[in-house]
Amino acid sequence: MDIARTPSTADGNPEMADAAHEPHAPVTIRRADYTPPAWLVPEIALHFDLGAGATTVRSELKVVRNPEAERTGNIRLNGDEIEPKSVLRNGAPCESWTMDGNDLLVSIDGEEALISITTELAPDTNSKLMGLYASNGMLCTQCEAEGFRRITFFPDRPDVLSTYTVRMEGDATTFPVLLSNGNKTGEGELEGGRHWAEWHDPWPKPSYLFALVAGDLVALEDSFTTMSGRTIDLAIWVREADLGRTQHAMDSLKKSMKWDEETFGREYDLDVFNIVAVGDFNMGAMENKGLNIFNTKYVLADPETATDGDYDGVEGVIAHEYFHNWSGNRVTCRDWFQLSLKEGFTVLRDQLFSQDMQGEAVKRIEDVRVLRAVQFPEDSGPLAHPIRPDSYQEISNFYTSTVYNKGAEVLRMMRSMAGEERFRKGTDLYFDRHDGEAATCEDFVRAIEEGADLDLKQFRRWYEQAGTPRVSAALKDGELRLTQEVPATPGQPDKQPMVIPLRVALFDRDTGKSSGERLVVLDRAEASFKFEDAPADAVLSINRGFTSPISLDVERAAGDLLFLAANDDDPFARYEALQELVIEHLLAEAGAEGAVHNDAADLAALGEAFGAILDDDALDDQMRGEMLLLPPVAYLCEQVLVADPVALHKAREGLKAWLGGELRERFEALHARASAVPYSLERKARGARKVKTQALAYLAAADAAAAAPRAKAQFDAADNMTDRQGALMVLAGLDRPERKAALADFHERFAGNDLAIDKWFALQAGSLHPDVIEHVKDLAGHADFRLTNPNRVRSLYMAFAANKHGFHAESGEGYRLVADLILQLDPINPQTAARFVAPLGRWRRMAEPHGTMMREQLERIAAADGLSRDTYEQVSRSLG
Ligand code: 0A1
Ligand code: ZN
Repeated sequence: MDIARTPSTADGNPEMADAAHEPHAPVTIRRADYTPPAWLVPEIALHFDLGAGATTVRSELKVVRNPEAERTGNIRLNGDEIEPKSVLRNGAPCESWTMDGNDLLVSIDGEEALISITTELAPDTNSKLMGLYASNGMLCTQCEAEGFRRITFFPDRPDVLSTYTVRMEGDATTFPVLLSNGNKTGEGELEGGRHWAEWHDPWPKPSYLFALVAGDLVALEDSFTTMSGRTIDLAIWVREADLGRTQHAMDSLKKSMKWDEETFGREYDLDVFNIVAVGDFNMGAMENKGLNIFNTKYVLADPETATDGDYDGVEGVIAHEYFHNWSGNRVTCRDWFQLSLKEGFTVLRDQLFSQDMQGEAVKRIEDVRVLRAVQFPEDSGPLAHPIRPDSYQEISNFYTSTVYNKGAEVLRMMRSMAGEERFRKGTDLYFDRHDGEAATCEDFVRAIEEGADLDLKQFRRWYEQAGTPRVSAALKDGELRLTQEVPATPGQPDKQPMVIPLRVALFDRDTGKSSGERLVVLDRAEASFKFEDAPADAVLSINRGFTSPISLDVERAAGDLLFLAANDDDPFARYEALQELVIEHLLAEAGAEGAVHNDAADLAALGEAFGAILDDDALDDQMRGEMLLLPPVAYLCEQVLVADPVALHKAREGLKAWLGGELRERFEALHARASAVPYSLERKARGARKVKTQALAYLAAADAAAAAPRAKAQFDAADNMTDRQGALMVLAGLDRPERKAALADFHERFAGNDLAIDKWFALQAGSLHPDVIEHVKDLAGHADFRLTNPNRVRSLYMAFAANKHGFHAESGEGYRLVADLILQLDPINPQTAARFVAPLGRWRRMAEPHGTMMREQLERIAAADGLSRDTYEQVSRSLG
C-alpha cells in the first residue's frame, strides 16, 4: 500500500477532484466537490474462474452516458493493485485505453458501449482482506467501501447502480458451495471435477454490495414467511464443525425480519437470504445484498463458548445487517460522506430492536456507556469529525463511532421530538421517495421534516458541527435555566448553538414523586423554561433516557444525586445519578483539577448507596448489574481537560476495593444467591450471571487471597462461558497460584476454537495483573498469535490499549508496544493497523509524562517509510 499514488485528473468523481500536485502527497477528497458520474453501468456480468492461488475475472459492463453529467470521452474505471489483462470494447480488442495512476481510462465515442476486462487475482496473498481473499480454505469478498476495485476495473462509487449476473466456476471438491448476491439461476457439472453456478440479483446495487463466497461449507436452513405471504429460504453457512453453534443466529434473523415488518413496515425482497461466517474479517459483518458476510464472532454461539454478551452481539449484528437491506441497500448513499445516512439509521434501528428484545432500560444504559467511552473521546480529540464529514483521505478511517453511534443519537433526537408515530411517517416517506436511489443525509432530514411535520432547519447543525455540546442547568423557583456551549474541534473553531431536546422531570423532595415529564428544547446559547406546577425546592431530573448526546453540568443541592439514585422513576436517570456521585468521588480522589469532595460523594454515602442497590428487591439483576458497574476510565478522563489516567485508574480500583470490603457480606451473599440459579438464556438467569461476576470482582479487589479460591471454584463449576470467562477475568488480574492453573485449563479446553482462544488472549491483555506488559510481549510470541487474523490482533492489542493500567504504564512501554504493532501490521493490513492510532492520539489530553511519550510514538510512526494511506492519515491528524 502506498500513499504515493500518482494523482489523477478530475473527471467529476470527487475522488479525483482534488488531486494533490506534489508526488508524495495523499489526495484529500472533499464533500463539496461531488459531481455525478459521467457514465452509468446499468448492467454488469462477472465470470470468475476460481482458485485460491489464482483467480481470473472477466467482467462485461454495459455502460451508458449519464445525461445528467458533463460529457467526457473517457470512462474512468477505478482499480487498486490490479492490471488489465485484456480490454475489449464492443466485442473487439481495444487499443485506446490508458492508465491514470491506478485507474483505467477507456475512450468511448457514442452514447453507450460494452466493455469487457480481464483481471487476475491472487486471493491467498491478499492480507488486506479487501476485495477477493482466502480465509480458512474458502474464498470470500469484502467490497465496502472500495474493495470492488481490487477485483475488477469499475466506477467504484456508491451512486453507480447496476444489476449483477455472476457466474463462478471452480474445483467441486475445494469449492462445493458457490454463492453470490440475489437468486441462483443455474448450476452444473464441468469436466475435470469442476462445477459452476450462476446467480442473478434483480435489484440494482452499487459495487460495494457485491459479494461472492466459494468454499466447503454447510448450512443451517430455515424459512420465513413475509407479511405478504412470500416464503424466503434462509441459510447460515459455516464450516461443518461450527454447525451446532448457528441456531441463535437463525433465531435472531427471523426475529429481525418480523420486527422490521412490524416496526418500520419493511418486507424482505429476494427469495433467499444467505449469511456466511468467515474467520478472517476486518470488521463485524457486511450487508451485501442477499449474501451477508459475517465475522464468525457475530454468528457462532453456544452456551459453552459464548458469553451472554456474545449472544447479544450476535443478535444485534444479525439485526443490523438485515436492517441494511432497506436502510443501505434499497436506499443507498450517494457518496461516502453520506455514510451516516445508512449507518446512523441502521444503528438506531438495531438499538430499538434490541431494546424490544432485551428490555429498554438496560439496553439504553449499555448504548450510552459505549457512546461515552468511545465516541465522546473521539469527539474531543484530534480525530473529531461531524457525523457527515467534510473531507477524508482514506474512507475506511471514517467507519467511526461518531458516524455510527452519534449518527444514531442524532436520529433518536428527531424521534424524541416527533414522537414514535410521526417519526414512522417520516421514515415511510423517506423509503417511498428514495427507494432505488443513492440518497443524501439531506434527503433523509427533508423526509422526516415533511413526513413527521417537524422543523429541522437549525437541527441540521448536528450534521455539520463536531464536538459534544456541554449544557449547564440550574433550577430555581420553578425556573430551569439552561446554557450550551459546543467546543472547538479540528477545523471548526467557532460553533453555533445546537437544537438540544431534553426530557425533564421535577421531583418533590418530601414525597419522592414527580409531577410528570416534559420535553424542553434548548436551541439558543441560553434559555429559561418555567415550570408552573413545580413543587417548592424541587429536585431536577434532566436528559432522562439520555435524550441528547451531550455532557451535562447541573447545579445541585447536596443530597440531590443521592435522592435521584434512590427515587428517580426513569431507570436511566437513576443509574446516571449514581454514576455522577461516583465520578465526583473519583475525580476528587485522583486530585483532578477543580474537583472537590462533597458530602454526598464521600465514601460512607457511596457505601450506603451501593448497599441500597444490593438490597433493593424491586431491582432486577440485569439493572442491578448496570448500577454496580463503575464508570470506565476512558469516560473519567473525559471529565477533565488534562487527565492523569494512572491516578484515575488507581482511584477507581481503590473505590472498588473499598466497596468490596465494606459490603463484603452482601457481595458474598449475592454471589451465593446468583450461583444457585441454573443456566438458561432467560432474563433472570442472565441477570444472575451478570451480578455473580461483579460480586466476585468487588470481593477480589478487596481481598485477593480470599477471592482467588472463590473465583477458581466459579471457574471449575462453570457450565457456560459467561461464568467461566467472568471467573478467569478476575483470576487473570490476581497474582495468585489459581491464575496459572485456570489459564492453562482454559487454553487446553478450547484448543482449536478460535473465538474462545481470542478471549484467552484478551483476558490476559486486559488484566489488572502487575506484569501485564510482560504478559502481552510473551503472548505476541505465542504459537497461537497471528498478525494476519484481525480478531486475534484485536484480542491482544485492543484489549491492551483499553487497559489503562498497562497501556499507560509509567515506563512508556505500553505506548511503544502499540506503536510497534502499528508499524508491523501496516504493510499487512493497513485498515486494521490504522485503528490502533486513536489510543495514542489522545496525547494532548494526558498529563505529563504520558502526553509526551505518546506523541513521541506517533512521531516515530510518522517517520516510517511507505506508510499506508490509512495509517498516514490517522497519524498526521493525531499530530496535527
Ligand atoms: N457496512 C458494514 C460495515 C463494514 C464496513 C467496511 C468493511 O470493510 C472491511 C466491512 C464492514 C456494517 O455497518 O455492518
Ligand atoms: Zn452498518
